[in-house]
Amino acid sequence: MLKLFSLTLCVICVSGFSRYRKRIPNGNRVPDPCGGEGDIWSHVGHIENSRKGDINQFGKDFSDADHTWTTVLCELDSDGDGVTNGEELGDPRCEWEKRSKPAGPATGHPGICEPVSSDKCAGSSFVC
Ligand SMILES: [Ca+2]
Repeated sequence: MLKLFSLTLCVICVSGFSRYRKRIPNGNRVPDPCGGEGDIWSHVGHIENSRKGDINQFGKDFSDADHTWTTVLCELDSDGDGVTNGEELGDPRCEWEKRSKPAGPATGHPGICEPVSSDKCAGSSFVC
């Protein structure tokens, strides 16, 4: 019975995060700023690449936007690296709508200052 409960809970969690990823452009294809080419950051709103980590600034801004991709959220630079959330997620003109194809690929992580070891990210507490 406990296994069934755990499995059900796990499915609910996974579907919840999957739902959030579909609410931002390229939500399933955000590059891992610590990984190699092709590595994906699965939980974009979290400070770790798992749902166990705290919420990062992009996650807070996404929550403030009622978990919706808005022009305000798109034009924000949540991680302070000088690149807007829209530019990092492949929607530089902030035109993306749910279920549509983004203008381009995700080129960065909107919640983690990149490049991680650069001078402009020296104030960030994030470490790979
Ligand atoms: Ca940024």
